[in-house]
Amino acid sequence: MTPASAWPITVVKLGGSVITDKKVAFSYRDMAVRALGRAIASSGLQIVVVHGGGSFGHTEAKKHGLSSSRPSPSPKGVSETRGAMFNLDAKVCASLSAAGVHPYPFSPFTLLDRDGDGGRSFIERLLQGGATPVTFGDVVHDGKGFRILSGDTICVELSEMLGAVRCVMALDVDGVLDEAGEVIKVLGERGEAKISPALADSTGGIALKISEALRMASSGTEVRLVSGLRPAEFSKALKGVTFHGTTVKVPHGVSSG
Ligand code: IP8
Repeated sequence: MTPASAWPITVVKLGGSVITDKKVAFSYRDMAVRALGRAIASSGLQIVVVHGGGSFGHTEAKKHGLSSSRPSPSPKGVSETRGAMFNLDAKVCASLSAAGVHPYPFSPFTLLDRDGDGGRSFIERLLQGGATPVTFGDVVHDGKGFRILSGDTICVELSEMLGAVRCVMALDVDGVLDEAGEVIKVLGERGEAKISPALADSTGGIALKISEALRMASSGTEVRLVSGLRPAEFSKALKGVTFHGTTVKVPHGVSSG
Protein backbone atom coordinates (compact mmCIF):
# COMPACT_ATOMS: atom_id res chain seq x y z
CA MET A 1 0.00 0.00 0.00
CA THR A 2 1.13 3.56 -0.70
CA PRO A 3 2.26 5.34 2.48
CA ALA A 4 -0.51 7.46 3.97
CA SER A 5 -0.45 11.22 3.26
CA ALA A 6 0.75 13.67 5.90
CA TRP A 7 -2.82 13.74 7.16
CA PRO A 8 -5.53 11.07 6.79
CA ILE A 9 -7.58 11.13 3.59
CA THR A 10 -11.08 9.67 3.29
CA VAL A 11 -12.56 8.66 -0.05
CA VAL A 12 -16.34 9.03 -0.32
CA LYS A 13 -18.43 7.33 -3.01
CA LEU A 14 -21.81 8.97 -3.53
CA GLY A 15 -23.73 6.12 -5.14
CA GLY A 16 -25.86 6.78 -8.20
CA SER A 17 -28.86 5.30 -6.35
CA VAL A 18 -28.54 8.04 -3.70
CA ILE A 19 -27.88 11.09 -5.84
CA THR A 20 -30.56 10.15 -8.40
CA ASP A 21 -33.75 8.12 -8.47
CA LYS A 22 -32.62 5.18 -10.59
CA LYS A 23 -36.23 4.34 -11.51
CA VAL A 24 -36.78 7.71 -13.23
CA ALA A 25 -34.42 8.82 -16.02
CA PHE A 26 -32.47 12.03 -15.27
CA SER A 27 -34.03 12.55 -11.84
CA TYR A 28 -31.61 14.28 -9.48
CA ARG A 29 -31.87 14.33 -5.65
CA ASP A 30 -30.69 17.80 -4.70
CA MET A 31 -31.83 17.61 -1.05
CA ALA A 32 -30.12 14.24 -0.45
CA VAL A 33 -26.81 15.49 -1.88
CA ARG A 34 -27.00 18.73 0.13
CA ALA A 35 -27.52 16.73 3.34
CA LEU A 36 -24.45 14.59 2.55
CA GLY A 37 -22.56 17.76 1.63
CA ARG A 38 -23.32 19.24 5.07
CA ALA A 39 -21.96 16.09 6.71
CA ILE A 40 -18.82 16.35 4.57
CA ALA A 41 -18.37 20.07 5.28
CA SER A 42 -18.83 19.70 9.04
CA SER A 43 -16.60 16.61 9.37
CA GLY A 44 -13.34 18.58 9.29
CA LEU A 45 -11.83 15.67 7.32
CA GLN A 46 -9.80 15.70 4.10
CA ILE A 47 -12.27 14.11 1.69
CA VAL A 48 -12.11 13.13 -1.97
CA VAL A 49 -15.56 12.59 -3.52
CA VAL A 50 -16.38 10.11 -6.30
CA HIS A 51 -19.93 9.85 -7.62
CA GLY A 52 -21.73 7.28 -9.70
CA GLY A 53 -23.90 7.59 -12.79
CA GLY A 54 -27.38 6.73 -11.49
CA SER A 55 -30.25 7.58 -13.81
CA PHE A 56 -28.00 9.94 -15.81
CA GLY A 57 -24.94 7.95 -16.93
CA HIS A 58 -26.56 4.52 -16.74
CA THR A 59 -29.64 5.60 -18.70
CA GLU A 60 -27.47 6.67 -21.64
CA ALA A 61 -25.05 3.74 -21.22
CA LYS A 62 -27.93 1.25 -21.39
CA LYS A 63 -29.45 2.98 -24.42
CA HIS A 64 -26.15 2.70 -26.31
CA GLY A 65 -25.00 -0.73 -25.10
CA LEU A 66 -22.04 0.59 -23.07
CA SER A 67 -20.85 -1.42 -20.09
CA SER A 68 -17.76 -2.10 -18.02
CA SER A 69 -17.46 -5.68 -19.25
CA ARG A 70 -17.84 -5.52 -23.05
CA PRO A 71 -16.26 -2.91 -25.35
CA SER A 72 -18.64 -0.91 -27.56
CA PRO A 73 -17.70 0.83 -30.82
CA SER A 74 -20.33 3.61 -30.39
CA PRO A 75 -18.77 7.10 -30.28
CA LYS A 76 -22.30 8.56 -30.17
CA GLY A 77 -23.02 6.49 -27.06
CA VAL A 78 -19.79 7.69 -25.45
CA SER A 79 -20.55 11.28 -26.21
CA GLU A 80 -24.07 11.10 -24.82
CA THR A 81 -23.08 9.07 -21.76
CA ARG A 82 -20.23 11.45 -20.91
CA GLY A 83 -22.54 14.40 -21.54
CA ALA A 84 -24.99 12.96 -19.01
CA MET A 85 -22.15 12.44 -16.50
CA PHE A 86 -20.85 16.00 -16.84
CA ASN A 87 -24.42 17.27 -16.49
CA LEU A 88 -24.90 15.18 -13.31
CA ASP A 89 -21.50 16.27 -11.98
CA ALA A 90 -22.47 19.95 -12.37
CA LYS A 91 -25.60 19.27 -10.29
CA VAL A 92 -23.66 17.37 -7.62
CA CYS A 93 -21.10 20.18 -7.36
CA ALA A 94 -23.85 22.82 -7.11
CA SER A 95 -25.50 20.91 -4.23
CA LEU A 96 -22.15 20.41 -2.47
CA SER A 97 -21.35 24.12 -2.83
CA ALA A 98 -24.73 25.04 -1.38
CA ALA A 99 -23.84 22.81 1.60
CA GLY A 100 -20.54 24.60 2.29
CA VAL A 101 -18.17 22.28 0.40
CA HIS A 102 -15.80 23.79 -2.21
CA PRO A 103 -15.80 21.19 -4.98
CA TYR A 104 -13.03 20.91 -7.58
CA PRO A 105 -14.52 18.69 -10.29
CA PHE A 106 -12.40 16.71 -12.75
CA SER A 107 -12.65 13.66 -15.01
CA PRO A 108 -10.69 10.73 -13.50
CA PHE A 109 -8.50 10.74 -16.63
CA THR A 110 -7.04 14.05 -15.45
CA LEU A 111 -5.03 11.91 -13.03
CA LEU A 112 -3.34 9.74 -15.67
CA ASP A 113 0.43 10.10 -15.41
CA ARG A 114 -0.01 13.42 -13.68
CA ASP A 115 3.26 14.50 -12.02
CA GLY A 116 4.47 10.90 -12.44
CA ASP A 117 2.79 9.91 -9.16
CA GLY A 118 -0.65 8.91 -10.43
CA GLY A 119 -2.10 12.27 -9.43
CA ARG A 120 -1.36 12.03 -5.72
CA SER A 121 0.36 15.42 -5.44
CA PHE A 122 -2.35 17.00 -7.61
CA ILE A 123 -5.01 15.82 -5.15
CA GLU A 124 -2.94 16.70 -2.09
CA ARG A 125 -2.45 20.24 -3.39
CA LEU A 126 -6.19 20.65 -3.92
CA LEU A 127 -6.88 19.47 -0.37
CA GLN A 128 -4.16 21.72 1.07
CA GLY A 129 -5.80 24.63 -0.77
CA GLY A 130 -9.13 23.92 0.92
CA ALA A 131 -10.86 22.44 -2.15
CA THR A 132 -12.68 19.12 -2.25
CA PRO A 133 -11.67 17.01 -5.27
CA VAL A 134 -14.77 15.59 -6.99
CA THR A 135 -14.62 12.98 -9.74
CA PHE A 136 -17.02 10.42 -11.23
CA GLY A 137 -17.49 7.22 -13.23
CA ASP A 138 -16.47 7.85 -16.83
CA VAL A 139 -15.96 6.20 -20.24
CA VAL A 140 -12.58 5.02 -21.50
CA HIS A 141 -11.26 3.53 -24.76
CA ASP A 142 -9.25 0.45 -23.84
CA GLY A 143 -7.81 -0.21 -27.31
CA LYS A 144 -10.67 -2.54 -28.32
CA GLY A 145 -13.57 -0.18 -27.78
CA PHE A 146 -15.28 2.08 -25.25
CA ARG A 147 -15.99 0.82 -21.75
CA ILE A 148 -17.39 2.32 -18.60
CA LEU A 149 -14.98 2.94 -15.78
CA SER A 150 -17.08 2.58 -12.65
CA GLY A 151 -16.84 5.04 -9.78
CA ASP A 152 -16.30 2.02 -7.51
CA THR A 153 -13.14 1.10 -9.42
CA ILE A 154 -11.97 4.72 -9.23
CA CYS A 155 -12.41 4.53 -5.43
CA VAL A 156 -10.05 1.53 -5.34
CA GLU A 157 -7.42 3.33 -7.42
CA LEU A 158 -7.70 6.53 -5.36
CA SER A 159 -7.63 4.73 -2.01
CA GLU A 160 -4.50 2.85 -3.03
CA MET A 161 -2.78 5.91 -4.50
CA LEU A 162 -3.57 8.15 -1.52
CA GLY A 163 -3.13 5.52 1.18
CA ALA A 164 -6.67 6.44 2.29
CA VAL A 165 -7.59 5.52 5.84
CA ARG A 166 -11.23 4.99 5.01
CA CYS A 167 -13.62 4.73 2.08
CA VAL A 168 -17.28 5.46 2.83
CA MET A 169 -19.71 4.23 0.19
CA ALA A 170 -23.17 5.82 0.36
CA LEU A 171 -25.92 3.50 -0.93
CA ASP A 172 -29.73 3.62 -1.07
CA VAL A 173 -29.90 0.77 1.47
CA ASP A 174 -28.44 0.46 4.97
CA GLY A 175 -25.41 -1.56 3.86
CA VAL A 176 -24.95 -5.03 2.39
CA LEU A 177 -28.08 -7.03 3.12
CA ASP A 178 -28.33 -10.76 3.71
CA GLU A 179 -31.03 -12.99 2.22
CA ALA A 180 -33.43 -12.01 5.01
CA GLY A 181 -32.89 -8.30 4.27
CA GLU A 182 -30.83 -7.77 7.46
CA VAL A 183 -27.69 -5.62 7.38
CA ILE A 184 -24.47 -7.65 7.44
CA LYS A 185 -22.43 -5.71 10.01
CA VAL A 186 -19.01 -7.07 9.05
CA LEU A 187 -18.25 -8.54 5.66
CA GLY A 188 -15.03 -10.46 5.03
CA GLU A 189 -13.54 -12.76 2.43
CA ARG A 190 -15.70 -15.66 3.53
CA GLY A 191 -18.97 -13.87 4.22
CA GLU A 192 -20.35 -13.00 0.77
CA ALA A 193 -22.20 -16.17 -0.15
CA LYS A 194 -25.56 -15.21 1.29
CA ILE A 195 -25.95 -11.61 0.17
CA SER A 196 -29.23 -10.42 -1.27
CA PRO A 197 -29.40 -10.52 -5.07
CA ALA A 198 -29.32 -6.91 -6.31
CA LEU A 199 -30.36 -5.22 -9.52
CA ALA A 200 -27.47 -5.11 -11.95
CA ASP A 201 -26.55 -1.95 -13.86
CA SER A 202 -24.01 -1.22 -16.59
CA THR A 203 -21.15 -1.70 -14.13
CA GLY A 204 -22.27 -4.70 -12.08
CA GLY A 205 -24.20 -3.26 -9.10
CA ILE A 206 -23.58 -4.59 -5.60
CA ALA A 207 -21.37 -7.51 -6.69
CA LEU A 208 -18.77 -5.12 -8.14
CA LYS A 209 -19.09 -2.88 -5.09
CA ILE A 210 -18.31 -5.77 -2.75
CA SER A 211 -15.36 -7.02 -4.76
CA GLU A 212 -13.95 -3.49 -4.99
CA ALA A 213 -14.54 -3.01 -1.25
CA LEU A 214 -12.59 -6.21 -0.55
CA ARG A 215 -9.72 -5.00 -2.73
CA MET A 216 -9.57 -1.75 -0.75
CA ALA A 217 -9.81 -3.53 2.59
CA SER A 218 -7.02 -5.92 1.60
CA SER A 219 -4.72 -2.98 0.95
CA GLY A 220 -5.42 -1.35 4.30
CA THR A 221 -8.33 1.04 3.69
CA GLU A 222 -11.29 0.51 6.01
CA VAL A 223 -14.47 0.37 3.91
CA ARG A 224 -17.88 1.35 5.27
CA LEU A 225 -21.13 0.91 3.35
CA VAL A 226 -23.93 3.07 4.70
CA SER A 227 -27.24 4.55 3.63
CA GLY A 228 -26.73 7.88 1.91
CA LEU A 229 -30.37 8.61 2.66
CA ARG A 230 -29.54 8.69 6.39
CA PRO A 231 -27.14 11.63 6.75
CA ALA A 232 -26.61 11.08 10.50
CA GLU A 233 -25.38 7.51 9.88
CA PHE A 234 -23.28 8.71 6.92
CA SER A 235 -21.72 11.31 9.21
CA LYS A 236 -20.84 8.66 11.83
CA ALA A 237 -19.40 6.40 9.12
CA LEU A 238 -17.19 9.29 7.95
CA LYS A 239 -15.92 10.00 11.45
CA GLY A 240 -15.05 6.36 12.10
CA VAL A 241 -17.46 5.96 15.03
CA THR A 242 -20.11 3.25 15.50
CA PHE A 243 -22.70 3.46 12.72
CA HIS A 244 -25.57 1.47 11.21
CA GLY A 245 -24.18 -0.27 8.13
CA THR A 246 -21.57 -2.70 6.87
CA THR A 247 -17.85 -2.58 7.52
CA VAL A 248 -15.71 -4.57 5.08
CA LYS A 249 -12.73 -6.25 6.66
CA VAL A 250 -10.28 -8.73 5.21
CA PRO A 251 -8.79 -11.21 7.71
CA HIS A 252 -5.18 -10.30 8.39
CA GLY A 253 -2.82 -11.62 5.74
CA VAL A 254 -5.55 -12.51 3.23
CA SER A 255 -5.57 -10.71 -0.11
CA SER A 256 -8.54 -10.52 -2.47
CA GLY A 257 -6.13 -10.40 -5.40
O1 IP8 B 1 -22.37 4.35 -11.25
C1 IP8 B 1 -20.84 4.68 -13.90
O2 IP8 B 1 -20.32 4.84 -12.62
P1 IP8 B 1 -20.94 3.97 -11.42
C2 IP8 B 1 -20.57 5.89 -14.75
O3 IP8 B 1 -20.08 4.31 -10.25
C3 IP8 B 1 -21.20 5.83 -16.10
O4 IP8 B 1 -20.79 2.52 -11.81
C4 IP8 B 1 -20.47 6.50 -17.17
C5 IP8 B 1 -22.34 5.27 -16.36
